[in-house]
Amino acid sequence: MNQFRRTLLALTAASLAFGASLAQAQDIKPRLIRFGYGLAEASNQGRATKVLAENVEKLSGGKMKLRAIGGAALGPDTQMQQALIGGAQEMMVGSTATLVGITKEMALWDTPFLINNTKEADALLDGPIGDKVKAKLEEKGLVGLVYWENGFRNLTNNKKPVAKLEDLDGIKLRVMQNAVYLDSFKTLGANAIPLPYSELFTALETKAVDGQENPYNTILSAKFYEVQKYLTVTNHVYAPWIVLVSKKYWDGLSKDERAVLQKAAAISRDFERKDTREEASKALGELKAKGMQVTELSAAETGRMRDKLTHINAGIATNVGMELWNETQAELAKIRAK
Ligand code: TK8
Repeated sequence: MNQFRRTLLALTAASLAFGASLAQAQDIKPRLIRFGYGLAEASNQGRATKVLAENVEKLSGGKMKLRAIGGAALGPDTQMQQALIGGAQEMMVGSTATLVGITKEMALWDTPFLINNTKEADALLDGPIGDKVKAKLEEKGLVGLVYWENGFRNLTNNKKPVAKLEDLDGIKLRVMQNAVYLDSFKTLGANAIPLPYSELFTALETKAVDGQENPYNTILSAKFYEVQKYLTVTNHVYAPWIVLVSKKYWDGLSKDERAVLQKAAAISRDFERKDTREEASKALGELKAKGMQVTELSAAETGRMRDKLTHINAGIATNVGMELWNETQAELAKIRAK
């Protein structure tokens, strides 16, 4: 045997042994993971959760099971976050916007008109900036796995068509429990009222509030069209969801178990974004068919809205830190130049 063949054989044997030891060494215990989310099972959030559950089970050889609990049955986002921090619940998916009270850097994703399209969203969230913000969660007792797409938010209400800024005057508008959203809509002239998502449908139905803002997907899956007549296409912000694990729970997992969760989360992210975008591309037509009256903002009005909201950027920059703010702008410029 020549030297070459001997080396080749040795390499093959080594890699076979490595592969076998990987399969055997899978340090995975039977585990039951309670995974909470806010939307209905029949929603983009529910569908992606199912994909996540299937992959956790598959990748762990059936040992790890994810029990999905939707419809905010485990409480609104903020309550689940506390349960994760305390170790009473293992995982969840929810809005980054409701995390700002825990990790101030999350407010970056609340910046109006920061992200213009899904290409920018994916590159920014999956790149160094998204990682940096996600990493900040750990010191607070949470582990962020991946960002899912909630999407570009649009405005609905039951009072009147909103075609210009002034039309927002006097509209009682539910916003997420988040200072940037509160300031943004106050700045725009609405009577902004923070409420958890789990109370939103009833608040609209009982007319405790006149309107709300969410992506088309949610307006459709949550049946907001049943209690909201007017939709204005504002696309005022791109909102992510984030898949979270309790840090207490994470610290007790083996390397292999963590790898299962990480891999399954990445698969669910790719599925979720594709599914959400497909649904969003058809949703406006469906909402019209359900009877919603849709108003497209003129370019001039969008410009006025942008200008007004720019004033709150300085506050966001101070809160998330000037360094992170500047890095984000530089990263976006890089992404846009590609
Ligand atoms: C679901 C919420 C929802 C968000 C909101 O728990 O609260 O309006 O858009 O997706 O996180």
